[in-house]
Amino acid sequence: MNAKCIAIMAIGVLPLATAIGGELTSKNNPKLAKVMAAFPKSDTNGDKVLTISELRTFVSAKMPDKATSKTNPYLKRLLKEEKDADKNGDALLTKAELLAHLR
Ligand SMILES: [Ca+2]
Ligand SMILES: [Ca+2]
Repeated sequence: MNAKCIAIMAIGVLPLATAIGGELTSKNNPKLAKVMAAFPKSDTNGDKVLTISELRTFVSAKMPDKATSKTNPYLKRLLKEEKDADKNGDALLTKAELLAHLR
């Protein structure tokens, strides 16, 4: 299952957005809007709208490869909100797992 989700904490709403057929952005997803408010630079093309692919690019570039929910507060919070993001079920969320979750 799963969806494309986002970020840092944005995940749960995605399957819904995907089902409706719209692209998930900060305009239609409150979690993405929150992420954009916290990380304005995640809007890489500066159009004031954060898309999933922008978030993915941002996470990929800015988050240390070794970041996990143990060391990164955002991953920690995300793991709590989106247990599905922990693909291998070891109760640790890694950057790789987040990126896979955002796909
Ligand atoms: Ca944008
Ligand atoms: Ca894991």
